[in-house]
Amino acid sequence: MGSTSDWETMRHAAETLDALGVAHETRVVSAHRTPQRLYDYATGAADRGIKVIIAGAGGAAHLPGMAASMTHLPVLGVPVESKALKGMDSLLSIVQMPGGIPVGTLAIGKAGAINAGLLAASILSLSDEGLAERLKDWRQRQTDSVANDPQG
Ligand code: RP5
Repeated sequence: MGSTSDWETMRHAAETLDALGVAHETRVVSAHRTPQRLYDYATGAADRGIKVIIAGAGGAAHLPGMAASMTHLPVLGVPVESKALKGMDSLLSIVQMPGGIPVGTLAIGKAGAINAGLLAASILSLSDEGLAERLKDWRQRQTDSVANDPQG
């Protein structure tokens, strides 16, 4: 994520991965404040065994796109809600990538962070049967938890 201030949103991605038993790491990597850290992280990720990158940032959210420009790994972008523009700036910064450098862009804020975790797990489940089962169980529990009647 681009800042420690993004953690309140991005922790939902981490918690989703925890719930599914997916190993992950969390890092603050700012496209603007720590460009060398971004370069080192993105160019070294594949060699370190990273399979999917979830990049969350707000405002002029260049982190996901710049990360995607430096790795062939799938990059999922989470637009963090900004104070000034409610995350519309983040969303448009992340989603409007030029053809050739894809970022899988999720919804603004908490829902996007949760779904980034789920989508990362879904990608990883293509080559991990145990994870595929855990993901199916997670989805079934969610389905079972939806009430028929809003009044109980
Ligand atoms: C972006 O600027 C970060 O991703 C964050 O969402 C936003 C504000 O960062 P802070 O000023 O809170 O560090 O780079």
